[in-house]
Amino acid sequence: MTYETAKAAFADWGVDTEAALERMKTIPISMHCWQGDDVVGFEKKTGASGGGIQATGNHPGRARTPDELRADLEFAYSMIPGRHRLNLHAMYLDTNASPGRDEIEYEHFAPWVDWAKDQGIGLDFNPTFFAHAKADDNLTLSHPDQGIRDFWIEHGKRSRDIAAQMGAALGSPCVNNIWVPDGYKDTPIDRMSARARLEGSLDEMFAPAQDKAAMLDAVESKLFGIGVEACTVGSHEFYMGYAIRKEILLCLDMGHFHPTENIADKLSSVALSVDDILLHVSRPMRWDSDHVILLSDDILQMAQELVSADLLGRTHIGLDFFDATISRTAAWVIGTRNMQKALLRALLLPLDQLKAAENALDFTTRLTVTEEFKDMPFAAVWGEFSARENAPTGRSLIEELDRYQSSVSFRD
Ligand code: RNT
Ligand code: ZN
Repeated sequence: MTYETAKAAFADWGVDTEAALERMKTIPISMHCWQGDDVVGFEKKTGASGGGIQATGNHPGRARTPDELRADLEFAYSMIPGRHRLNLHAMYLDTNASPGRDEIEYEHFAPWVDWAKDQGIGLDFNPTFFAHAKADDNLTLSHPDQGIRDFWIEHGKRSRDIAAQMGAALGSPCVNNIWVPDGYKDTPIDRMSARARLEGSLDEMFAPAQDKAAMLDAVESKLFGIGVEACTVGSHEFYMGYAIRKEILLCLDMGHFHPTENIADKLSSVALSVDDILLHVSRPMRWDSDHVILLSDDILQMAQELVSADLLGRTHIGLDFFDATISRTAAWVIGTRNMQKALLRALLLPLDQLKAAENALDFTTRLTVTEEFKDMPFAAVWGEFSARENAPTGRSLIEELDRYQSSVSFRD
């Protein structure tokens, strides 16, 4: 079907495809650097990622250097319509120096900023509280040892400074997201002290004021992780309360709740109490497995809530998945495009009619319309968006992905 035919079909329902296409151009997705190298990073050390984060698989082509990672990202961005962001972790520094986590500085990340300027993209940032000897107990900011807490507080403070400088340099606020692996394998006896220590460490980390135009603080909760099955110190309730009190962003990772919970349902509730939300869009399979996101009901519902509740303006959409069994660049491209496809579908719904039906308790019409809409020609509108943004679709996309993968599969 041509775009013009699709446009007319949507117009028949009162839906303006041109408005949806314009909107799509303004929604950046923050692509996570860690899909490109299996969460390894560029610190001068080896070892597993730890903290319950583990990419599985050994597909050839893992980026081994910042230059390789940037080349992979440039390719991935060229396959994705629109202009996006890069979400960097502190362990991805680009320097010949070997600073400790408590010694990192902006200059260690300056090449990333220069590159981001060149690409015309924004950066987001994360301190790395895992894959480190001082995180081996799965306790960092809540560790009973003051020295270990201080080490991580320093890391967090420096990350905030670096994020602020990145945001200032790029003229776009850099979201600095805090996730710590802290928890207990078996049932703890003193949850309160652990949580009070985490709170105290966060208070210290957040004490220096930062310019919100340059950086935004976010905190990410989790239900459990491998090795911390019994208790996660930074639980949802912990961070929800903390984010509200501190007026910072709450990060909702779709893999960090019970599998039967609907994360899309949480957005409107959270949005009544916090200004901005950070999303880690992910696909948990039986647990927080971080599979590449599909155009699945979960993602469609998430996008629908963002549009229906008018939250796009204060939601920062980040991705969080990592799969090493398939082409890493293809994983980025597929996942990011799926998030965009979901947003486009949401923007093409006759929301006013649906809301009016719901308000009138006409749930029959609401159901008829949502189900009839599943047959609408979304693909033609997506194709038009991609064509206007010079991104391939269908068979030519597959050819490009294969071609690039072949060019990097020599990497060991
Ligand atoms: C871990 C969290 C966290 C990480 C990244 C690498 O469970 O989801 O967001 O995935 O910081
Ligand atoms: Zn996450």
